[in-house]
Amino acid sequence: MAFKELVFSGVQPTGNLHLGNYLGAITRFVALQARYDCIYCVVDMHAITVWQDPAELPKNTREVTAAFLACGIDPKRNIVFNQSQVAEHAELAWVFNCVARMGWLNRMTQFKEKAGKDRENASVGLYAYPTLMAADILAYRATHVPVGEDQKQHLELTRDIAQKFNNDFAVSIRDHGHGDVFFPLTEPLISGPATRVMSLRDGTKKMSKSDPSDYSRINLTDDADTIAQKIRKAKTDPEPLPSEPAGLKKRPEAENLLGIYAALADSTEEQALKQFAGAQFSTFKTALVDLAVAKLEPVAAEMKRLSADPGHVDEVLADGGARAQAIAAETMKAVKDIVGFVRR
Ligand code: AQP
Repeated sequence: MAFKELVFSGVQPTGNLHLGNYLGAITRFVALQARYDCIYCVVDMHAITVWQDPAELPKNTREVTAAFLACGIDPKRNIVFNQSQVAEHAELAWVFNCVARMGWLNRMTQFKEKAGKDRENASVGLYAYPTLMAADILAYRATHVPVGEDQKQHLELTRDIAQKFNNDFAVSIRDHGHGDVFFPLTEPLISGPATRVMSLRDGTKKMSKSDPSDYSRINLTDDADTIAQKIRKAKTDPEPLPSEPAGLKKRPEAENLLGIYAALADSTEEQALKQFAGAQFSTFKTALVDLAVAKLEPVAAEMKRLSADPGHVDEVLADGGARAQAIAAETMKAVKDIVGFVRR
């Protein structure tokens, strides 16, 4: 069965939105608008899988929304909303909890990393995170999901859930007139030079919101001076920059900064290396500061302007929530029929 092409993706409102989220996710969301209908979600239900201060969560939800808008996502042409406004995500996630197997979830590396050694004390929600993510995507029967490299495994699990649901309920899907398959096997969209932006302090660690060092990341709300200071202090090695990508092997910090430059300049690693072959890091970092400030300063300014008008941001979320729910409710009605739930 051919599914209507649709993009879905989400960002957690867990504070400290950073350059990794910007390059790995949000700038891609913006670019995809030209080709697809898109649904972009602030996934606040995912956020509470680890403790969130109730006084901070609404602020962070509005901040991610402001970042979407400031980067150029059009909430009229597309749908922008926060997850908890559409109860169907949780409803479908329950069905998927009964489709997914324990063995599948036990393999998820994000849970292992986030739960760490204190696994007994992790929330059940953190363990079940991937089934909610599958529900986010499949409530809209989305065909494409732009994500960073770190989410690839969860996307594969979403495909496994869709496939098992389609197989387990094949007869019922046909009997209820939904063709041969009900859910698409969603494609991840992971490409470009910054699908995994690394920490500025350690080129082997992902740039992350929860890193205790603010110098490990560039936040989207950082001002020009802070961006400059963080880039100047970023870890490097003593060698000059090479002329070929092969010369970046075993130089994770150099590779990371080059990748960031290429992504911000909308070019490739090869092109960036041509420009800086043989240069010292001091020269390269000056160029990187100028580029990062030129790209990020307008985003921060627009986010600040939008933050001063939370009423407008809330309207965007409410309007998006209503439009998202109209689609998700249709999916959920069909899922209830397929599973065999008696409904009104
Ligand atoms: N470092 C990164 N490089 C490229 N893409 C990244 N993403 C996150 N970090 C990087 C992508 O951003 C989108 C939204 O991420 P998220 O907020 O839903 O979750 P996350 O991956 O847990 O974010 P963090 O910053 O890494 O948070 P913590 O510190 O809690 O682990 C996703 O598409 C993600 O791939």
